[in-house]
Amino acid sequence: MEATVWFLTSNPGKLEEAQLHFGPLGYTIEQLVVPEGAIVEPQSDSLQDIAISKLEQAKAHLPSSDAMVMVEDSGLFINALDGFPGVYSSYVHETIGCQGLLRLLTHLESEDPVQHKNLRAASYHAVAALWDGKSMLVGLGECPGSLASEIHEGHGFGYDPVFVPLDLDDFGQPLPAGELGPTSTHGMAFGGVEIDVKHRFSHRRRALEQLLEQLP
Ligand code: ITT
Repeated sequence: MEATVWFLTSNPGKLEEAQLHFGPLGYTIEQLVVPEGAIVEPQSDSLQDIAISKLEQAKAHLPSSDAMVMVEDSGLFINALDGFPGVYSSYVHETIGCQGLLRLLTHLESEDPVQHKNLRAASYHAVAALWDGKSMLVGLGECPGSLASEIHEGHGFGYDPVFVPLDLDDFGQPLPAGELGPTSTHGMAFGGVEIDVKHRFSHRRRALEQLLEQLP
């Protein structure tokens, strides 16, 4: 029998990616829908604190007391902006969007000619927290990359049109900026590649993997 994981999220893109990961492992992902205003997101600069607080609140809305529930909080952290928008990623996306973010970075070249480092470096971070009916498990994931100079649309959601991941080596680990690897989007942002390609690099997949490793 398939186990159901109730996922508290309003984001259909996150649901689809979670299903892609959990499906082959015998889990079904269902969206946990709660009354408006039922979950209060705390003010915090830690994705983990936010995810754990939301998970604790979500438990009150489960269909049964032993059901599994998950929350996953993520954000885009831009090195040159000291990690901004980070925990404010949703707000920034809703207000200035991808185009506005690129405008904030127009002064940054893609490479510093002296230090040879990518001045547009950024990373996606994800924290997944799961209540398995008895205890809470937490998984962290990171996807390093950089901000594209233009919008690549067609796939994904959120900041995917402007986020280009670093290439991966033979073991699926990110390579230093500028190094070419066997797994690559060839400079394309996630918005320009299929969901299963994004999945190979994804912060979300890494967080879910770490979380599932802890399931008894
Ligand atoms: P929840 O209901 O699950 O909170 P959300 O979309 O508000 O959905 P987050 O707060 O975790 O989710 O995400 C912060 C922002 O970062 C939001 O604008 C997302 O679209 C964006 N984001 C998170 N993961 C992303 C990904 O894999 N690709 C593109 N954008 C992503």
